[in-house]
Amino acid sequence: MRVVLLGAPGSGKGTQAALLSETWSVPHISTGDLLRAAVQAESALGLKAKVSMDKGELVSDELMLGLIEERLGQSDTTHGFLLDGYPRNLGQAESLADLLQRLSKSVEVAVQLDVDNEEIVQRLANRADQEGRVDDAEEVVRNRLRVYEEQTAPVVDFYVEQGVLSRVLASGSIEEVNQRIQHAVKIQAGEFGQAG
Ligand code: B4P
Repeated sequence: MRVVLLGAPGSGKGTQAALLSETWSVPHISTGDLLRAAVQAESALGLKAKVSMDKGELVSDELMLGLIEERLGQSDTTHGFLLDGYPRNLGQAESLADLLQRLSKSVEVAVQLDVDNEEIVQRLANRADQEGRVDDAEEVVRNRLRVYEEQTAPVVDFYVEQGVLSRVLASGSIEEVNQRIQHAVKIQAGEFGQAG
């Protein structure tokens, strides 16, 4: 099971990936979490990434490719993975396809989580209150949404062309969204003859 979760910031990728990784027993790979760990460790990569993250911009493709290449090279990904937050632009989508092709693999299902922007701003305002993330401040969230529209939305078409995209309505309770994703993935994976 090799699944990519797509969606705007705050659409619930991280929330859902954590649940699905338990259900499917595959690792949850969040580039946001990897970057936040690097920032906290004050590594060279973390210091560079923090400048972009605090403004709601994307971290450079070059840094991201190194990070994802290293993570997908680890042995726990042999039987699958759930990617959350990568790819975030067309260049990353193409790099991921090349990387997986070298390993004789591909993305089997890409799930697009759809939520409207005002609900996202509200969710992230709640998280800003609870967790104090700099990039959840309202003006940074609005910039992240702009970056998403300009750079990440085209990735959806990339996976439509590959014939692996499923769209899921991501408002409603966390459990409802989770059930919708599981259903969508079962149908999509079924087309690969791998349902269940
Ligand atoms: P991410 O960590 O990916 O942050 P995100 O988009 O906000 O998270 P997500 O969509 O997972 O939302 P979540 O489940 O947490 O990225 C942060 C930054 O890192 C980026 O801006 C960028 O700078 C950098 N970055 C990451 N990947 C990169 C890449 N590939 N290339 C370049 N740069 C990269 O949910 C949000 C909130 O909503 C939570 O508080 C949650 O509790 C709540 N929620 C979730 N589902 C809900 C529901 N159904 N109902 C109500 N609330 C819900």
